[in-house]
Amino acid sequence: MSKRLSTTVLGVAVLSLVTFGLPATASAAQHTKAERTVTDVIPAPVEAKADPRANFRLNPATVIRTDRDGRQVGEYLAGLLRPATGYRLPVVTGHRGGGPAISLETGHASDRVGTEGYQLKVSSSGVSLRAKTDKGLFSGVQTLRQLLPSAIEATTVQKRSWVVSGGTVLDYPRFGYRSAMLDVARHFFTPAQVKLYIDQIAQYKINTLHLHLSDDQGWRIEIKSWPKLATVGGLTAVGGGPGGYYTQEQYKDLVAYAASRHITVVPEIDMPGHTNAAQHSYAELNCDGKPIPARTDIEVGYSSLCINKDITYTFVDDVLRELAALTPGKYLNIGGDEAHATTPEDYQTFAKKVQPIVAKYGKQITGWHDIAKTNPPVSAVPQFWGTTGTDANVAAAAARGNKILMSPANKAYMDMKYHPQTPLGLSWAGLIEVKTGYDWDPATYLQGVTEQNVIGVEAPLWSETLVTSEHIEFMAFPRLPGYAEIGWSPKDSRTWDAYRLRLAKQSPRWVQQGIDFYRSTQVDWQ
Ligand code: IFG
Repeated sequence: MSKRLSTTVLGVAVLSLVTFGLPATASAAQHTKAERTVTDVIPAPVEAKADPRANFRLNPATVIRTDRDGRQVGEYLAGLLRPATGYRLPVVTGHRGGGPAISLETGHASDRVGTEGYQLKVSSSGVSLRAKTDKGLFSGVQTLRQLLPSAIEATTVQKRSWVVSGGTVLDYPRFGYRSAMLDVARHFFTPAQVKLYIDQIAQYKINTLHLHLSDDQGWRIEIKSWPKLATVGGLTAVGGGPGGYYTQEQYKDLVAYAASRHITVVPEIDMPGHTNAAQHSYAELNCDGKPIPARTDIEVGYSSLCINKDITYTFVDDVLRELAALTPGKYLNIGGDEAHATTPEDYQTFAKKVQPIVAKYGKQITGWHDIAKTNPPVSAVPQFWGTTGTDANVAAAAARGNKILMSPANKAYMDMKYHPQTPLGLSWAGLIEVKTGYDWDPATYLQGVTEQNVIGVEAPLWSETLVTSEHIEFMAFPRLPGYAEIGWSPKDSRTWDAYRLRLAKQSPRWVQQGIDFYRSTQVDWQ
């Protein structure tokens, strides 16, 4: 070893001894018990083998080595690890080098991992993460994160050892569409609050965020051709609060932030019902052209666009055109639920006129499963939100080839109370304790809708009763990780008895992240 290099190595060893009082040798790591192992991860991986002899100790000399495609994920990983460790963790791209490393590579992974999966190997000499795409690397980073002590989630330097639990993982998702919905219409949540929620759901490999942008009580996205939708429709909220809206610049920034966490945003403009905010903003959208008052109560089903007026379709075309231009993802959600103020014939008329507009702007339709009765294009994705195991229209759509997004309200609606005394939430679909939210399967819930008819699962969070980020967190945690596991993990590896033990081990991470989760008595929290 050249003099300069040996001095450097010695320097690093001394540095780590002096600075962190830690033995810099790798061998010490092998005998340090890890707080977690690969079999504790949520969502449960397809294959995971722990090897306690192969623990890897992060140290001040550790580098993050990536190939070109892995650079962004490398920087993201560094951003996760630097605050609590205080280590430099430089991200080096391209040249191979010596020294302990976390390496992220695309292109050399088993075909089994597909576009979202990865292979992770933790040994005493370093960490190797391989995937076919950067999305797969991002998934692997979320697993790697859970192999470190929960203190890694702290935002200030923690003086301690950082042992990555040894072992190997080969992993990939069961469903490609794993989604959380946030209702920003009943109550408005700022871009910062949405970004916080994006970071919270990304750690469980959720890859889609459905934003419910319009409803009776508020319109939340700037539409330049109809400015009062935001400037008037955005002023209100349930309970009469201040409301708010995203300018198109802010919305683009949200979409980009989500994309940096490999999450696709699906925007929803709910139609033809749930439209009072729009019709309060523009009287010409009402059949009689007369203004209607803003609504800040939580009744549903009383509003409808005026189906037989031409201006309605000019409105829809303008809104969907501008929204499509803001949406890199392939779906626009056109709602369709609870159109009780629209006659069945008018509902069909509206569907026939509006669904082609989505296609005109190069997007595919998703919407509440009520759209199944309109015989939508086979590329449309009805989202099931019922509470019974049968729905003839949805089964017929599945038989026609439509993929179904599963979010049964009595299993997946995170705005349902945990128990009768839960201070937040509603209870019309039933109470959803943690086990109820976990112990079901999207491929067997509905008659006539089986594995190949299901595109994935979504956990909606309606905000009639939610105002702050703490409210979001209390209702989403601890249930959200369960929906993430339902969407990702093999069906036969999912049992409540095993899951509840893994879920308990997540709680120290949430404490470090400042997530005020509901301490269900069904789980022995750590
Ligand atoms: N149903 C309504 C939502 C919301 C919800 C609250 C759907 C598709 C009840 N529609 O769920 O707007 O009010 O749990």
